[in-house]
Amino acid sequence: MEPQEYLSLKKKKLDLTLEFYLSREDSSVFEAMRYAVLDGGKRFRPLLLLASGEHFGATEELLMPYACALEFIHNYSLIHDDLPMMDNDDFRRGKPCCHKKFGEGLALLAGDALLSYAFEILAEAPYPSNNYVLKEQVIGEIARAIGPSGMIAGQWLDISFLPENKEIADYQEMAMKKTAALIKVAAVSGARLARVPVAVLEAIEKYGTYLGLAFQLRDDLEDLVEDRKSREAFQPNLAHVLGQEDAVQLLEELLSRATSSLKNANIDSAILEYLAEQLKLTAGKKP
Ligand code: GRG
Repeated sequence: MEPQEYLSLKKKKLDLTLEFYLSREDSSVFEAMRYAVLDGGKRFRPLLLLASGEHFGATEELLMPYACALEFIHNYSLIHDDLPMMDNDDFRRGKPCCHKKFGEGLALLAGDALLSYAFEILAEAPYPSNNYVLKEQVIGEIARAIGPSGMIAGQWLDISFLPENKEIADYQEMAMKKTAALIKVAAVSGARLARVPVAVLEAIEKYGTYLGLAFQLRDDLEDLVEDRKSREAFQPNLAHVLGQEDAVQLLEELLSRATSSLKNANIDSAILEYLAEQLKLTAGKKP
């Protein structure tokens, strides 16, 4: 199956499963969760988990709850990031942000609820070949990626950021923690659930890391090229600091490292390569 066909089929299944999980109750909190998650979103992280896991032989049935949990976590981070005390945005995915629609209190709770619901789903997810230890490792790794040494630390670096004191390495650390950690853990969780050998896991870790860093840089470049942020909201990012030409070159370099990490370990996955390809600026909109 062609990568595009595979990804659009999986996206449909993901959207249906996310909707199923979010239809458990008809409460205000679930309504706000549904508003934030459904009808939008590229589903990059869960698609990556599915593509990585299925490439190495794990079944969709095993992987799907893990994939949905990651999408819920991602959406929690977006709801909270949009709040006035964080990035203070009014629109996301072409519609008013969750707090603009439901108020800050309910939006905050919908974010919290998506995070805890993700771990409920993970706790109830199937075991890979009845391997309890492996499941614990996967869940622990996800928690670490998004916790106080991962995404939360990255978000704090972001909101406490004083550009005048920052070196390029600081921007990279922020990108690694805020964005790449979750993308990396998506690729790694899929492979882990498929019980790949250590050398393969290391290669997927590298692929996921470069892909995640590229994802953030691509977003930074879009800010720069499209001049997306208003003057008041402007905050320099790595692409601004490097300049457009060098940033584009770094993006190419990161993506080429991502695909070389696969090739060097003899991982021949057209879909994982396609996901990297889609982050190139020349590929148009992000996958
Ligand atoms: C508030 C705890 C907390 C964390 C926030 C991820 C994040 C950390 C903030 C989101 C803001 C942002 C622009 C982050 C960079 C990563 C990024 C480009 C997120 C948007 O992800 P996409 O493009 O969005 O996958 P869709 O809408 O497709 O899901």
